[in-house]
Amino acid sequence: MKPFILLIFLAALAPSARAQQVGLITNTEGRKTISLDGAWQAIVDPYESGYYDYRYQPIPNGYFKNAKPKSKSDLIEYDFDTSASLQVPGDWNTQRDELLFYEGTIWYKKSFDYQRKPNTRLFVYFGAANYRADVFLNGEKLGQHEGGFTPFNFEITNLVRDTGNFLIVKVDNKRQREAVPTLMTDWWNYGGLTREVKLIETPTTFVQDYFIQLQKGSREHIRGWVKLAGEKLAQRVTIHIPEARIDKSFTTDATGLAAIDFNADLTLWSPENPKLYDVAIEAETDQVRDQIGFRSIETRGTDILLNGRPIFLRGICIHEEAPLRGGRAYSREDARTLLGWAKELGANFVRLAHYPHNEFMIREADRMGIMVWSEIPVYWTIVFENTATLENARNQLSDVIARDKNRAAVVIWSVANETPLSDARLSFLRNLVSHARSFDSTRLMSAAMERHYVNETTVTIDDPLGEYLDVLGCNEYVGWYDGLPEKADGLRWETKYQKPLVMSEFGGDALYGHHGDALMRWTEEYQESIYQHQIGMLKKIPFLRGTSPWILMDFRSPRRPLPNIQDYWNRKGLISNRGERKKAFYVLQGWYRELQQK
Ligand code: GCB
Repeated sequence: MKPFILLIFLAALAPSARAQQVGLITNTEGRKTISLDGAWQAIVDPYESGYYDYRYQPIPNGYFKNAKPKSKSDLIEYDFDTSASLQVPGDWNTQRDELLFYEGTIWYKKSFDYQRKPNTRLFVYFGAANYRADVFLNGEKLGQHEGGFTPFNFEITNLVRDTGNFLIVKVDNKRQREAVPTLMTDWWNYGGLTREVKLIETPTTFVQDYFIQLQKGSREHIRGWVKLAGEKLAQRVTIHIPEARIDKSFTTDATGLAAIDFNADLTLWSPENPKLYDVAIEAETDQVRDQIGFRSIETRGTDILLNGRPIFLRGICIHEEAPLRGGRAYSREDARTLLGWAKELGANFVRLAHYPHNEFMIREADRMGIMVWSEIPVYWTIVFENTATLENARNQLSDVIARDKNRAAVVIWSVANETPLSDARLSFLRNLVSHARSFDSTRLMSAAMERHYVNETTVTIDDPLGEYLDVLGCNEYVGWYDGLPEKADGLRWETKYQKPLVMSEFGGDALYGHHGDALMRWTEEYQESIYQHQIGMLKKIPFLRGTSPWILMDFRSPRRPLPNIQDYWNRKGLISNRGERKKAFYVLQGWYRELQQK
């Protein structure tokens, strides 16, 4: 590229490049924020005519300009202010009947006033937008974000005005072959501004991020880092943990980074005692508060050790489907209900499938003492050969780790679900595993793999990915997609690896209130029988150290049309979408109680 062309190219990129300069601001709970939740004006734009002209070329004066007719003869074919609104946070699909199956673009607009203050920076933060978001403030592009389940922020310090700001977001949830996830999934493609949107105010130089956790393998040594963003990057930073009588100071270097390293006498976090400490990170120009738990998580042979002691993960899978009302879950109340049901089941562990859930889930799991398996939507048939797909998956993984790395509850990062074996897939997933380890060496790495039969009664786990994981995850559907429930009785499991196994899925569908005998599909009795036979089989697997059956609650899926049974819901929930417990719920609860007594 010739230098002057490069310059023009860079200039064109300037707004978003500038906006991207500051990475993700983590711990938005511990800072001053202003909520932009509530009603946003929305324009449904299936042909993206607010962005492209009739030759499919981007238009300079798209809907993001929020134009108004200046004279009575002016032609403007859209108007945010007279368009109906949508609630944020919230998926659009469950807010209007005609949007239930909608996949395409919707433009959102929110107006706000803001009293600018000296020596203060302002950012707009999105908890998530599914799937692709183009963000504009006062007609200027701030940037684009791809990936439906991770947070992002843009700086607006120099663009914001005292009055009449308009923030416009074009959200597009069209599925794409190369995307993450790809075209085929078994969950609803809920589109929109599905999580909170807020303004974050910071001083000119501020604490952007930090990692304060026990060093791998240690129960008293805290190791991590603090990172400042801004102009005065070299500062003295103090970590206060009053209850543990910790007051440690460090100096950030010219890039704003300080390594932290100290011993502490701590009460460790566990499901029985989910102890969280008040932690303050104080720089000269800023301070942030958090609540952090400390625990160690490791493996030894086929054991998983929490704080040095072997533990069995009594788990359940959860989709981010809102309890009782349906649609995407987004609130603290949703999190409390879902995790409360998991506790009632006797769980000490949840697998948050199949993408990063909202931050309330992780924060509440931290408070309630529930260990978390967190994953990214590298699901089924991702295009493993595509470098942009890998880049996208890496970004989603970095962002969820950035957001949740200080939460004791998170014990496992998982990089994939049921991906078909190939060389390209192995190198893609290995790349993700080492990427995650380079950010966070303290947690266990896993993936939900498939298994295969070596003969009629022996199932083996020998996926080459297993070599790179700490914990083997395995999905199986004996009794549902794979034979009848009784088949489980004669099965023997073996593995190539001396590592713990979490049976990351098993189960079957039942419509709540639908009864029959134990061989009648879709009945509560059939599902109950799957669980009975499965538990018998699971008890005999010597290297099994956890289970997360599929799934806590029924969830919407376009792949499940059977009338009067599914009606576009996957019915494998132990609890119906209306909150009713099915018979299998009590079978699993019985086993988990038994395990708890051991
Ligand atoms: C699976 C997938 C999960 C599906 C489930 C099912 O193996 O991992 O996403 O929803 O099976 O119900 O078929």
